[in-house]
Amino acid sequence: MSVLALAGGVGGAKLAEGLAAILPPGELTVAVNTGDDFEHLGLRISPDIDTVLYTLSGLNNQAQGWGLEGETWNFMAALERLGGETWFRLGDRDMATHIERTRRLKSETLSEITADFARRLGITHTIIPVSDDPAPTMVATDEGLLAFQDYFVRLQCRPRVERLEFPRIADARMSPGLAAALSAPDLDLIVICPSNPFLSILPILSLPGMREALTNRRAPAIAVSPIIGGKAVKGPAAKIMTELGMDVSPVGVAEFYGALIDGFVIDDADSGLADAIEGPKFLVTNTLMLNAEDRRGLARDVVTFAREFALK
Ligand code: FO1
Repeated sequence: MSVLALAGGVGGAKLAEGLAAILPPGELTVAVNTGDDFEHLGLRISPDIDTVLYTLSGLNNQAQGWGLEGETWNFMAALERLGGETWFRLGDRDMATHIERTRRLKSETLSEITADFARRLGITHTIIPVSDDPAPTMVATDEGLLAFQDYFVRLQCRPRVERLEFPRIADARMSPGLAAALSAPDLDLIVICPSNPFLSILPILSLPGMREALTNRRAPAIAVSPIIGGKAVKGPAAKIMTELGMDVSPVGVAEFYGALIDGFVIDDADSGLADAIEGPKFLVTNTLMLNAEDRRGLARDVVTFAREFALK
């Protein structure tokens, strides 16, 4: 079975881990948001790619959601002593990823580097950036237009979001791997992971040609709700939905994806809402991924659900 998963950071990485565990090697392509990418301390940081790489290789810090387990922070402490910028924390071991990526970007694409990092970390599936071209997400807020990490980490998502902007997106192309996966004749399933629909998935959908490719999809598309019982499992999705005047429920998320999806997966806690979801078929199951068994269970449910659709 050939599966393409669209993912952001933590929520996306968890379902990707489940899919990676149940699918034979090589059958999963995880296309990862690059709207959060930025340059910091002279280094190119690709936070969502790293979260997926670290999660699929079992190296991730599960409690924190980003970074490496057992990390040390000597670099940050030394930088603080020198009066450097410490609002964005780079762990000692994590630094190797950013330094090596930055060095290699002089002569290789982000796709090539990511594929090689994945192989070296023992990952047997394909991980690709959605684009090799920088197209950073900007957040228009009541405190002005902010670069993504300024909004997310420095200001801890406190400003009120008015809209998201992608000023460089018109010049960004889908990565070769994403374009190939979307048009592959043997693609069986597209999964929109339970990542933040606005911060993680909207930058992907905004890439030129992406909405068209999904509209003319050759395989069913299934999204998993990141909202459970009126709350986001992690992060500011619920806060942003409120600020954008949306219903903080899976119904609002399903409406946001509209005709781009055939199936929508909601949590048992929201089973009462199923009838309110218009358009896609829905599946009610446990979507709270607290451990590896939950992640595999949800991945299995999504793959089984996909068999109900016959688009080809
Ligand atoms: N998130 C934070 O909340 N604080 C940090 O200091 C931080 C550092 C960091 C370093 C490397 C990396 O790959 C990710 C990092 N993140 C941090 C996560 C990052 O902000 C992600 O963009 C968000 O988690 C959204 O996916």
